[in-house]
Amino acid sequence: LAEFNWEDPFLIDEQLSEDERLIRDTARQYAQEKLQPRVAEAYLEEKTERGIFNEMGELGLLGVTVPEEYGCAGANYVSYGLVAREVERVDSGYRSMMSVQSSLVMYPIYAYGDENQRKRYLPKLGSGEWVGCFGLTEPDAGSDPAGMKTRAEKVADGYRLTGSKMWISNSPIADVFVIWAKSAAHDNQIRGFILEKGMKGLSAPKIGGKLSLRASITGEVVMDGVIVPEENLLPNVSGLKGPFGCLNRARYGISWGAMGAAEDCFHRARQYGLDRKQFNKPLAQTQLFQKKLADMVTEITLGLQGSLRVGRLLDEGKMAPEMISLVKRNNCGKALDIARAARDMHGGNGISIEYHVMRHAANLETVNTYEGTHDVHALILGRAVTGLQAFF
Ligand code: TGC
Ligand code: FAD
Repeated sequence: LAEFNWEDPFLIDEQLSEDERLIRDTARQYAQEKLQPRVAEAYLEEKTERGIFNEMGELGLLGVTVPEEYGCAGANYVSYGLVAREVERVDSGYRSMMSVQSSLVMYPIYAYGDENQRKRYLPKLGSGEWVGCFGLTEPDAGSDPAGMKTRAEKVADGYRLTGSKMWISNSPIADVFVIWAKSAAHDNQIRGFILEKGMKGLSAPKIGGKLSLRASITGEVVMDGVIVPEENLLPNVSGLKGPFGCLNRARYGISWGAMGAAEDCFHRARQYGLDRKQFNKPLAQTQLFQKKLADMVTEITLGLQGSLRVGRLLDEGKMAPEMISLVKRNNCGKALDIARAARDMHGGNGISIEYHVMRHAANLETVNTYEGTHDVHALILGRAVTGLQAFF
């Protein structure tokens, strides 16, 4: 009989290739050595360190799936998921910075852009010299992005963009803005535009007062008649499938990332229970404590195995978006439950920044909401199961 490994019950490590393990280990070492020591201060002071993009870029952790000819790693989606897991083991906000850059900015430029756009933007985004953001959500269009009001009108040599985007990760420090707008010149279809910092009429004020994801800066994007040249239109996609194609990749990465945060909470709760004694015995020797740990190890193991399977299918070209809704929804919801339980298991100490679990729990509130809320993914799955859409 084999021995049970509580840190990797289904031996996921053995299911990875040598290359995948190498990328995972690079990300783990960076996250633990460079990100973990500064996360408490960043979180408490709501401070996003711009240099983290350069550090990640140097290690090849940005746009890992983008081909090598654009200066990136050209790795598979399993590797991308493993990076997300390691970064989010430290903080969901750091993973957010990485996944917006990779899946929501570099991916659309690679998949929907022309060769000039790829050459102009991808190497600098991959190295972290430029930071990108993705503007889909608006003040009055969140779960229902088809209701967006941002408009692009045709003008000589380009388009004039007017509207505003809300809750946009990275926007206040962004150099490159991938913006989705309804284009009058294209039958009012949703089209993607690449905006650059400094364009007249473009601003990105920070949203303050967040009680979640405080290490990742979030802002608005305000477009007051911004003139965008023709060559900045993403030529190769039209309609909502443009932004959704990006969201598929980001949501998949989040399914791994949320499990990374959950693993950190599980490991900390276990250690706390072994170290802390009440009623003359370790907390970990009580039935209730062990039941909570058993639930955690079960959900994490199933969640990781699910994400690995979806990653393999994505890499084989057999992905259906509903598979991603399934793992995004399940893993975010389960990670949030695990973080809340870990907070409880730490007693009073659990509310302190020093013990990290409440920071994860607060972050996971956002992770459960963005990229499609828990309930919106239930409706996507419900539609696929019944053939009936229940959104409206
Ligand atoms: P629906 O009628 O279902 O579809 C419209 C068109 O889009 C196509 N499509 C997809 N294509 C590729 N992948 C997918 N997952 C797709 N889902 C839909 C579909 O085939 C159709 O194409 P066509 O050619 O027939 O026109 O659209 P709907 O308006 O009914 O949508 C409903 C719903 C709820 C599924 C959708 O709107 C939704 O997913 N809402 C959630 C919005 C969301 O996820 N927003 C995320 C914003 S970005 C963000 O949060 C970044 S945070 C990142 C970070 O910081 O880490
Ligand atoms: P709403 O759509 O108003 O939903 C409110 C509630 O109603 C939810 O519980 C929802 O599940 C429920 N609901 C909605 N529709 C239905 C229905 N038909 N049936 C039943 N229940 C329903 N967006 C970007 O474009 N780019 C980004 O980089 C980005 N980063 C973000 C970073 C942070 C920190 C946060 C908090 C958000 C970010 N978002 C970003 C926005 C995010 O994607 C949206 O907040 C999310 O899609 C939900 O939209 P909403 O906030 O408008 O909520």
